[in-house]
Parts: sequence; structure tokens; C-alpha cells
Amino acid sequence: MKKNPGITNERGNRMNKFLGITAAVLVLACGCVQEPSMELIDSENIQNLLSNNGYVRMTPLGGQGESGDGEKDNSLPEHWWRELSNEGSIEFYLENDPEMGICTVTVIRNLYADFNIDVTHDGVLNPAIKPISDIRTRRLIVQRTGVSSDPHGGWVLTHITPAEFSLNSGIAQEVFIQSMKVYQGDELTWECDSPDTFYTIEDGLPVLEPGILVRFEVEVLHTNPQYEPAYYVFAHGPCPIWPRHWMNDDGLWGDRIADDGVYSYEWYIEGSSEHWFIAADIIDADTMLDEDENDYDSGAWGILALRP
Ligand SMILES: [Ca+2]
Ligand SMILES: [Ca+2]
Ligand SMILES: [Ca+2]
Ligand SMILES: [Ca+2]
Repeated sequence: MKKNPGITNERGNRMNKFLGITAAVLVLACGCVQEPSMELIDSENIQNLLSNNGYVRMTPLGGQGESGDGEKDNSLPEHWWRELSNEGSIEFYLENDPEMGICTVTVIRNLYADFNIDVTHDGVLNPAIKPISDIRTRRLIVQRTGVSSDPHGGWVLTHITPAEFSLNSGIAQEVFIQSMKVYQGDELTWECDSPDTFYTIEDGLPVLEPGILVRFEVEVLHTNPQYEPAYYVFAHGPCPIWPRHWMNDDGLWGDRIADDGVYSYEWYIEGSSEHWFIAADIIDADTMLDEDENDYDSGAWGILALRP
């Protein structure tokens, strides 16, 4: 009922479109850049700028969290967590010729991980593993603001999109994030309704101030719901105790309206957290209800946050 159900095709077309463009421009693989002993060309400077940049990197959705404590929802596993096993090389796609002094770059990374899931509520940690093969996509804008003798040939990073996690396993993805909103009280302080939206790294990212009460609201889509509930939604970020928390649409724990399709999690920003980003994560109930089937199905958006 949210937006258009043809989103999968639309995304596929978008990917084909930019791959088509970039094939004609330039494809760079990480790890092959020369030391700056000689003057680098723009594409090399851009790759060097982005290779170790904190805005390009983002931790995958690992870490522990609330996972069916028997009070909120018995159908959730006793434990579940993701464990990264291998990150593929970073691929940079320059979407236009950097000659003009401004360039949009798509950064793609393949992630291989284990989905550890323990559905037997026996007080014993006895998980099985489902394989995860994901692709993480983020777009960035870089600009040449200085001269060629400046660091990275004068290129600086100015904008980023959220990172989008999609399945790359051959399994049809049925669950998608549709929007993310951050509130302080009744004030909407940050929002995103497309992973193609660019935000300035200067002041366009969500600002998470330690000790401040924030509410994260997320809308989602399941294209083929089979169970009730059909999916589970989680927040990741600088949260108390765990970096991952269950989001609810029950009208409770900060959720303003029950059953309106808006999932919420409200918390005081944990200043000691190492997780200085905010992510929304949906997992198909089909994935969560058994340990045996190779059916990992999840989608997520994540955005880095600013700390005042
Ligand atoms: Ca168990
Ligand atoms: Ca709600
Ligand atoms: Ca299943
Ligand atoms: Ca599925």
C-alpha cells in the first residue's frame, strides 16, 4: 500500500542506468593507486580521497540487540546477530567526467556475513547460520575546491546519500525500507524518503547529541507478506545497552499511533557509543521463524550522523 509496489524493478532499472553510464566513464577498483610521487589525474585523486574516508566506510549491521525477550514478542528468536566474514573490494564508479570540477561517485561494496539465529527458547545459545550476501551502495559528490598541489589534488567530499543494503544472494528481496525520520520532541530534525537523496556532510546529516531524547520513525514495504507479523523492523545507532533495538508500531514505547505503518524507537542518545550512525533494518518473518532455510531476506538504509 506504500508507494509503488514496482519498486524492485524501478531500483533494478536505476542500477542498470548508472552502470550503463559509468561503463562509458570510468570504473575503479580499490587498492591499485600509486603513491603521489607524480601528479595524479582527477580520478586517482578522487579514489585516494574516498578510499579511507569515514563517510565512505560504515560498519555493517553487526552487533547484538533486543531479540525476543519473551515479553514483547515470543515469535522472535531467542538470539540473532549478523557477523561479517568478508568485505569485497570497494568499487568506485565515476558517474561523470571529473573535468568539470564536480563529480558524482557511486561506491559499491559486497558484504559476506553470517546470520546467526537461535529460535529455541531454552536459555542456551545454540544458533544456526544462514548465509548473507549483500551489496551496499552509497553515492557521493566530490568537488575540486583547491589547486592540484593541495591534498588529493584539491578534491573534497561535499555530499553523501544514505547507504543502501540490498540482497546480492540471488534470493528475491521482498522487504524494503521506505523512509526514515528523526524527531526531537515534536520537531522533525532529519528525514529521508529515497536512498538517492544527497545530504551535505557539513550540516545535512542527522545531528545526534549525547543525552538528548530522539525518536526514529521508519516506514517499510513487504512485497509478498506471508506471516503475521510479516516482518520485523530494527533501529541501529548510538542506543543504550545494545546498538540494535526493536522498532514497534504498537502505539507504545514512543510510537505515536498504533498500526499506522510507522515503526518507532525512542531513546536517549548514548554518548559512549561507537555507533555514530543511524540505520533502519527490516527482516522478513520468513527469515526469522526458522534456523534451517536458506532464505535471508533483509533491506536497510543507514546514514552517518553528526555529533555537536
Ligand atoms: Ca537457544
Ligand atoms: Ca506507529
Ligand atoms: Ca523461512
Ligand atoms: Ca522473503
